[in-house]
Amino acid sequence: GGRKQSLIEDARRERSGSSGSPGPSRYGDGFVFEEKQGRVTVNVLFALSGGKNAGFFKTGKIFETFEAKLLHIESRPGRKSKNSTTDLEFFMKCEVHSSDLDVFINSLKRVADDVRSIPEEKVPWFPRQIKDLDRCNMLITKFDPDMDQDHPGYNDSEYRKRRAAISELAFRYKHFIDGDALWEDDFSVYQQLRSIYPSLACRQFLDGLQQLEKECGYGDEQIPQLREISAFLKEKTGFQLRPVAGLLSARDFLASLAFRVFQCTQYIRHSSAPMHSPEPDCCHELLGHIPMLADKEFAQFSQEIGLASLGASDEDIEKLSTLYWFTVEFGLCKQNGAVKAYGAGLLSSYGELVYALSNEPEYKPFSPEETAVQPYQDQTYQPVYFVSESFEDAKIKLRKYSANIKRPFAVRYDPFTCSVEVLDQP
Ligand code: HBI
Ligand code: NLE
Ligand code: FE
Repeated sequence: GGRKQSLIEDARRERSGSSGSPGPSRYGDGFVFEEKQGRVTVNVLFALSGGKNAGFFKTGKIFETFEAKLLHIESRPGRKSKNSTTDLEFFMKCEVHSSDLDVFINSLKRVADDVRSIPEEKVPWFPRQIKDLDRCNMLITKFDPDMDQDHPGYNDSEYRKRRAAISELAFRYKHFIDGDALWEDDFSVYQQLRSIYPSLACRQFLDGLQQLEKECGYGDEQIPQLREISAFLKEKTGFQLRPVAGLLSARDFLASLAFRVFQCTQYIRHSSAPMHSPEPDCCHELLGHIPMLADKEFAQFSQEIGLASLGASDEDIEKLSTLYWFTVEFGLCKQNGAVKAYGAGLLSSYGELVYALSNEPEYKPFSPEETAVQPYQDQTYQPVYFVSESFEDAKIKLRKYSANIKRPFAVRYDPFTCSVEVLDQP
C-alpha cells in the first residue's frame, strides 16, 4: 500500500491549500481555516504544567518568529498535574501566514503541552463550487483490500494490484481535466440480478434500467464506460459521475450530491463473493444507483440531502448518513399492494435483495426522525428495513426532514454556475 498511501498523502497536501489557492483550507487535523490574503486566524490552546511556567516566554519567541499577530490572550488554571501543581492553560487568538500554520503549531508543541489549533470559524469547510469537489477526497480505509484482512481480495495479489491501479486513476481525476476512468466487467452479476428485478424492484428502477439498456448498452455483452453513463445521466437529470478511489467520509460523499455529482467506484468485487459485497463497487454503482439517479424526483431529493449536509454539524451528518443508508441504500416501499426495493445496496446484491423481500427481516415504517437514529452495520445483511407507504411518501418525508436541519446560514444552489450561495440567516 506504499504507493497508495503516498497518493493519499498527496491528496491531503493538495486539499490543505499549500498550493496557495485562496479560500478556506483544510489542515492536517481536518480543521478548516478561512484564508484571507495568505493569512489565517486561528485559536491556539496550550497548557504549561506547573514547573514550566517560564516556558510561556518561549512560546512568545515562537509567536515573534512567525510574525503571529496576537488578537486575544487568556489564561486559566487547568488540570492538576502529577506533581500536584496546577497547570496553566492559555488561549490565544492570532493571525499567521497560512503557509506557516503547520510549522508554527509544531514549534509550539515543542515547548508547551496539549497544543491544539482551532479555526476561528466553527462551521466545517464545505465545497462552494463544483470544482471544490476535487478536495472532497477524504477516504475511509475500511474495506481496503490492502489493509483489511477479512477482505475477500486480501490474499489475491493480482486483485490488489488492479485495485491500486484503478485507485490511482480516481485520485488523479480533476473536475476540469476529466481523466481516464474505467469500469470493469460484471456480466455474471448482471445476468443473475436481471432475472429477479421484475418481481422485486420498484417501478422507477425498472424504468431507469430499461432506458439504460436501450440507450447505453446495459446488458450482458458490454460494459458501458463511466463517461457514457455520466453523459446519459446529465441529459436525464443533470447528475454527473466522478470516479472515486473508495469509501469517502460521509461528509465528503454527501457534499458532492449537493452539486448533482455522484462519486462512483470503478473496481469490481472479488470473484469469490459475487452475491454480496460490503463495500461499494462498480456493480453496486451501475446496477444499484444509476437507474435510480435517472429518475427526476429521486435526483432532486438526492441533491437536497446533499445541500442539507453542507456545513452541518457532525451529529447532523451522522443522522443524514443514517437516513441515506436506510433509504437510498436499503429502502423499501409499497407499490400496488406489494413491498418493492428502491435501495441501491439491495438492488446490487442478489443475496440481500432476496433476503430483504423474504419474511425473515424485521420491517419498520419509515419515519425520518426514528430512522435517523437507528443503529446500523455495514458488514452483512441489515436486520431491519424501513418501508415507506410509497416511493413518493419517502421522498416527501425525507425532503421535509432535510429542509429542517438547523444551521446558522442557508444555502441556495445556482445551477448556472454550479455553485452554492451562502445566505446568512437574519
Ligand atoms: N463513499 N464512495 C462512497 N460511496 C458511498 O456510498 C459512501 C461513501 N461514503 C460514506 C457513505 N457512503 C455512507 O456514509 C452514506 O450513508 C452517506
Ligand atoms: N451490499 C451491496 C452489494 O453487494 O452490492 C453494496 C452496498 C454498498 C453500500
Ligand atoms: Fe451506494
